[in-house]
Amino acid sequence: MQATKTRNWNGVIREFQEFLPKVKDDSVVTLREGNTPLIEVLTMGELFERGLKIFLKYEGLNPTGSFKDRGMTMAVSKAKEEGSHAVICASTGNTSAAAAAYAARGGLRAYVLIPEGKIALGKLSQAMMHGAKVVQIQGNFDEALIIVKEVSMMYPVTLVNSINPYRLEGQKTAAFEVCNHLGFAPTYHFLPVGNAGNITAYWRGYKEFKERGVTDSLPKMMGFEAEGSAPIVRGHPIKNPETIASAIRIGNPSSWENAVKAKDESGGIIDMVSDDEIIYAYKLLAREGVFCEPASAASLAGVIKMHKKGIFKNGDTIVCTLTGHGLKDPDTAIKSSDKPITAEPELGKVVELLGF
Ligand code: AN7
Repeated sequence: MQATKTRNWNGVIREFQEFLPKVKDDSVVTLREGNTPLIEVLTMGELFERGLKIFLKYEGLNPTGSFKDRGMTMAVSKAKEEGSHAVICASTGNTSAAAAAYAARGGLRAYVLIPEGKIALGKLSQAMMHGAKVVQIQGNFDEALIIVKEVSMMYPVTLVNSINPYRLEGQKTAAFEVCNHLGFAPTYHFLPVGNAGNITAYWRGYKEFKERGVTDSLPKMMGFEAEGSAPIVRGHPIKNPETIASAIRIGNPSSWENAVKAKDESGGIIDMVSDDEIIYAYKLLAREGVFCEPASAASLAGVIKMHKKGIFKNGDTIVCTLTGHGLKDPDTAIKSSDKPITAEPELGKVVELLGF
């Protein structure tokens, strides 16, 4: 058999260049992020008995295991183009992993501030392995963000949190892919909300595709915060946010107003789900063969909550973004599952334990 040379996806900057700010080709820093699969939900029949079509946009399959790669390729490429030698961010984990990887790829230094003891192990290992300078703050994400903003104003280092406008430009490409894979815009788009950058970016992407005549409708944007970290739902910043979904343990989101705009303009909602509802959806997805991190499951938890309220109609197309890979947070996975059984290497014993 002869090897067939197939097309190698070029990453979001090159694939969607007509929709993105220009980047000089030799400044593009890419790990060929994007082109993640849209996976149809098959086995949740007893939950969704009507003719709903539910799709999972599995962003965990990006190079560093989260949707952050789409924005980070833009932000780091632009930083490089502008002659910057270093990037800095505050993070609940995934932004720091992506910043560290893309900075390494582009030959820039990365500095990351994370809340001590509150980021999932996989994410911490990524920032460390890619050679970022990691500072653990004895405080939360919101406090870390205030500090990195100050540092980026005082020193020659580019801020790559989502207040960097290039981040959301890159992230909107996920909405393009959803439309391209479906052939149309979905009826609803569900996603977890932390800093509210992603819901803002998706809405921008959907609107741009419609304005350019690529699609002829817009989805309702359905954002879900975690109950213990739900500043937008409650209408005020949360001083000490808490949730098992550490990625969205955020009390004062940067893109607050834009998220509210996305909700209002699209006729959607911003609501919240409890940690129990998040873990329920997290396990349900795993039983479908799709492993995401807890925060990501807030999107499906939102679908379940809305389905109970009876908002969906037969034939609706629902897309849930699964923002990060399950391997990011092995601790929560292991805590949420039955313990493995230990056995001596003996056929009889093993057969008995397996229950045959
Ligand atoms: C898996 O990494 O804010 O509402 O510092 O990692 O756009 O903030 C992560 C956020 C959802 C929320 N799912 O997205 C960070 C960070 C996962 C995440 C969100 C995050 P936004």
